[in-house]
Amino acid sequence: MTNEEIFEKKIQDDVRIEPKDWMPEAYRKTLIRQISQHAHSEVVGMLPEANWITRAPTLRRKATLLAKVQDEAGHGLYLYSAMETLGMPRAQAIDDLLSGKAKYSSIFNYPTLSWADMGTIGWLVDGAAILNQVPLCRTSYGPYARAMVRVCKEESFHQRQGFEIMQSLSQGSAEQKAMAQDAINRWWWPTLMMFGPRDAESGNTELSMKWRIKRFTNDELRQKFVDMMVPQAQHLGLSIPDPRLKWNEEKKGYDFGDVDWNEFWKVVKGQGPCNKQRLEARNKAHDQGAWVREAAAAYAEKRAKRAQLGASA
Ligand code: BYC
Repeated sequence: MTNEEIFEKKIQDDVRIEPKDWMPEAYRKTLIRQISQHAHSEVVGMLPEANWITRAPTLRRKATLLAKVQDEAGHGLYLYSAMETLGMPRAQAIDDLLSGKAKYSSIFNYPTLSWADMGTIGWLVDGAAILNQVPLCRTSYGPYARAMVRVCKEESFHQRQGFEIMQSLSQGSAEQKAMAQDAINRWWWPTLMMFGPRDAESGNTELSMKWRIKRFTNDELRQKFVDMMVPQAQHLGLSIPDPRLKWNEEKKGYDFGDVDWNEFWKVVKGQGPCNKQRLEARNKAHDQGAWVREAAAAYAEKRAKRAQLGASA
């Protein structure tokens, strides 16, 4: 069998592809593309929430939010490590993020204006992330799939913390309920955009489905998300800002309105409400953290030298 035939058979038999296995160059490239944008999303995703750590309403909320934001940093690290097994150095990927060349999820280019945004991000945004990422635990590339198992466990905790915030607000004063509704009104449509463009406009889906990197298309996941969230919003007594939302008995799912794809592409191309601010914040953190990276590298070098001396003594 040729390398290509062995690879295709593994994909068909659901045998994981591992770093040292032969793989088509396009498979390697599309994985680097997806994993790096995913890792950057986790890291940039810390910014909108970090904005509220100092303003969380209670100590318990503050501790939980802090833990959640730290988890996102961890997710970025697992993912950068998975990406490195494909031959893409982390430093290069980070340079591409900092220069604005690399993509990260559109959702993190929207501002977090109230405490209810923390609930909505946890509930809606992490809910979307889970739907997208649970199938990635079965993605064909081993290191990515294994990273996703841990990420998904943590994401489900994140979603519950968000839902709990929404529950408290929706059962609170009229002002709190209005704050929760306002947050849903602002986050609903950007969350639907997280699943990517419509299948007809998604250039990467066909090959990614063939190679079992993706297990569902963008539109399939978007539909699942709407079907999952409508009953949860009803439970909260909050409404979804879509006048065209309607149960369709035939397809056993909801029909829903059109996403504003012009807005989506504008945000993806760098012209969203907070793109500039996010990149500036990442660049500042990177520059201010240079001494930590230098110190860690110097310490690692010292330890390696000591170990070498010990071995030759
Ligand atoms: N934002 O051909 P398509 C999280 C790009 S982390 C920006 O459909 P694909 C969380 C796409 O990259 C959220 N760009 O692509 C973290 C492509 O451009 P390139 C991130 C987007 O890869 C912290 C082009 O548009 N999750 O939830 O087949 C706290 C055409 O798209 C977006 C992941 O990354 C977007 N929304 O499908 C809380 C999951 N959508 O690369 C929460 C893993 C599309 O050709 N990624 N683009 O230049 C995926 O599952 C897939 O990459 C996507 C896109 C479904 C996102």
